[in-house]
Parts: sequence; structure tokens; C-alpha cells
Amino acid sequence: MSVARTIDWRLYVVTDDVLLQGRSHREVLEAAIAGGATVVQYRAKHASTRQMVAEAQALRDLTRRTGIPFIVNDRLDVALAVDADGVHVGQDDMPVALARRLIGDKLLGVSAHSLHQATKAVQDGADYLGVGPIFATATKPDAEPPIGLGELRRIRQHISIPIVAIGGINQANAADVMRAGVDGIAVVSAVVAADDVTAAARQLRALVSVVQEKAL
Ligand code: 3NM
Repeated sequence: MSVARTIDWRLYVVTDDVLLQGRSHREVLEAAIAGGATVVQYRAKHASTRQMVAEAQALRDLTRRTGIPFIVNDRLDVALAVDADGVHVGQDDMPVALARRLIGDKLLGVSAHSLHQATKAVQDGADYLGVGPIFATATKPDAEPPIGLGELRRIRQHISIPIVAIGGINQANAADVMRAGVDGIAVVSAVVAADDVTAAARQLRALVSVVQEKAL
């Protein structure tokens, strides 16, 4: 069985260097983990490589201590340098089959915006998918148009590896997203931009857990 299937994907929190508002990635993710984040991803689009390695190392230390899977966005080299648990690539990043070869048995996540992309990612060696954007999002300026819950449900029906839904997910729609049959939600602004990060994560974790328990 793939390791990805043993992971609790319910609340996957992704950082964003623009939304941190002066707080560090580590501070924010420590607070998110205290609120119940089950997986965390380091995503920095405006940092130097030197800064990324330092920040990712701090998160590696935090996630080892707390026992939470730690994924690095896009940068395989940074993921390998700090011995992260995995890397997450988008459609314009390292091709999935190459990423698979480079990272060995670490987790490989892939962003998919359609059933076609999802199917291809699975064939090429993805361990889990981030599917979205489900709703409109201001966090990723180059995001694709929203796919909506109907399309998410359709992708879920055809794909058996773990799926986290992403894009515009918050406390108001998290339960509906989970009812599409996904393994979890991935959020940026709903947690990272919150004044009280721990409270925001706790609320989301409660919402996704209720829906998942009902589905069991
Ligand atoms: N990836 P928020 S949407 C990082 O569709 C990211 O692959 C997306 O941010 C995709 O939770 C997105 O603030 C941004 O809407 C999600």
C-alpha cells in the first residue's frame, strides 16, 4: 500500500509569503498544527533559495517534533535538501515522471485542474492530487478558472489515490467540499491570513472531521 494512503489528509495547510503579514512560516504553521492541521506545505514564491532552505529547515524541525507530514511546493532541491516528506508540483513545474525519478519514494503531490490532468498525473507517478481551484481564489493570481463541486465529484469518481481539494475553501464551504468525497481540504488564506490561525484551523478541522465521520 502506498504511504500516501496512510496519511490523514483532512486539513492540509499551505503557506504563502504574501499573506504572512510579517509572521514567519514557522510561527503560522506551528499555530495551524496546534489547531489541528494534519499536513503542511511550505510555499514561498518570493524568497531566495538560501532563504527557502533556512525556512524549510525550520519547518522540518517543527514537523518532526509534531509528527506532521511536511511537503515543499515546487522545489525538489529544497525538499531534498531538508529531507522533507515530499514535494508538490504544478502543471508548469517539473514534469511528474521526472519528479518521481528524482525524489525516489518521497511523497509526490500534483496539482490537477481537470480529469485529464488528474489521470495523467496518476499514470506518471503521483501519490496524491491537489484538485482545484474549486472556487475563485485571490491567493494564486495565475489560478485556472474555478471547476466547481460537480467537476470535483466527477474527478473523485475516477481517481482512487488521495485527493485534497484547493482554491477558495473556507469555513463556509468546507463541509460541502468534503461531501464531494475528497480526502481533505487544502487551504491557504482561510488559515494563513486569519488573525487567530489556531482558531481558524480548529474550526476547519472540526468541519471536515464531522463530514468524514458521517461518511465512514
Ligand atoms: N493552488 P486559498 S489554488 C496554491 O488550483 C493554490 O492548484 C491552486 O488559496 C490550484 O485557499 C491555490 O487562499 C490557492 O484560496 C488557494
